[in-house]
Amino acid sequence: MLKIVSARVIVTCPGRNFVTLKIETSDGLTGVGDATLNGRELSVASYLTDHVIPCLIGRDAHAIEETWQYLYRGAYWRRGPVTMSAIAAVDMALWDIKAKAAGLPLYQLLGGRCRDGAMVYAHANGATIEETIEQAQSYLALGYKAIRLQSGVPGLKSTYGVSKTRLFYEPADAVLPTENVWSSEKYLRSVPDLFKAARNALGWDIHLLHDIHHRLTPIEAGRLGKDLEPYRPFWLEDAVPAENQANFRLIRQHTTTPLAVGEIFNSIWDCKQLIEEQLIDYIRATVVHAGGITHLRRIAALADLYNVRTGCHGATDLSPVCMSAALHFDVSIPNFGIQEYMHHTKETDAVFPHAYTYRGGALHPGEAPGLGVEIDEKLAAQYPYKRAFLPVNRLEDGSMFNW
Ligand code: EZ4
Ligand code: CO
Repeated sequence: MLKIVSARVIVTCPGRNFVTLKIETSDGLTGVGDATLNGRELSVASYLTDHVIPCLIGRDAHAIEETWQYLYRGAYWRRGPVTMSAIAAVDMALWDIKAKAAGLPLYQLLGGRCRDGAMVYAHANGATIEETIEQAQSYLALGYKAIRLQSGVPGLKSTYGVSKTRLFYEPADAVLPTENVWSSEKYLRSVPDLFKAARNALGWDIHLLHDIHHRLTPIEAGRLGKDLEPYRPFWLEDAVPAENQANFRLIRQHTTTPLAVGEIFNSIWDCKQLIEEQLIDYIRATVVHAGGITHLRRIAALADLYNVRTGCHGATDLSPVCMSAALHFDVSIPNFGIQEYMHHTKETDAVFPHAYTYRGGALHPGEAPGLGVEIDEKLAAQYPYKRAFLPVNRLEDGSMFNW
């Protein structure tokens, strides 16, 4: 039996915080899993160290499904982002080990390739429409086939998706939550202008995406979807908070603009109704926050029955370990849609050497056995954890709103 002999958690901050689980087996094989939950990193680290790792020692490293069930059912409380991120990390590390033991890149164990690479979308953002379009043009020049557009809203000082100082967007930006002020009215007036200008400048041979970040009511989202129909967006993401899945019925009644949701989902139960009632077109759950490759495959299989495709979350707070796992998943499932892709810092790429590469608008998982990613522990130790929070959002009257 290939036994798990040790497991440990590595927390590092090469530009932002990442939590990585490393499992070792009796044969000396090692596997890595991402356990990063933005703004709650140490909670997952503690859950792993204090509650999960003691149960792993001595288990069969090949028994992936059994271990998943053990950690999920055995925890009694079920679900929740902390638990599911911890289970995901174990699951990724065990798939890594199994594929290394077989001497194959992981996608081969998931049924082999359905496609060459995973089409990705880049992030273009700017304080103004002109700045956003300028950035989008630089991605076009790099061969991207899909670009997300986020722009500053006239009359609002700051908002989601628009970075102040950096070229790319980093969501957790301060040691205490940054305050933002929001107006849905101002926002709703600004997005059609952005898309109109973008189609004029960028043409029609590029997919354009947009993230609402949970800020509208269903009827507002229906109106925005309708307003954007002439510009044929690839999707509108997180139009409304999704705790109430039935919210999406109202949006669907009013617009044919495709809908994506799910980056904060952590189990199949969060999207069951959305999928079964065909209320969405893309499911954005990802490996690290939705229970690993094992559980995400289950979600994708359910989605496939209802013409829902995947569009995995891939912001910078998901580590290169998660990105590697996502890419093996993306190329191996029939109903892949698109993969989000934001560059990590140079420091992050150095701490997590990886086999995946960008080519022609797509990411390719590479042919290295396993996930094709490792953690350089010596280098990781040079970047100690730094507390960081996501911002908060208030309405103009001061009351709390959704970030
Ligand atoms: O706000 O990953 O589509 N991407 C996003 C991200 C999320 C962050 C939260 O940690 O919405 O920018
Ligand atoms: Co999003």
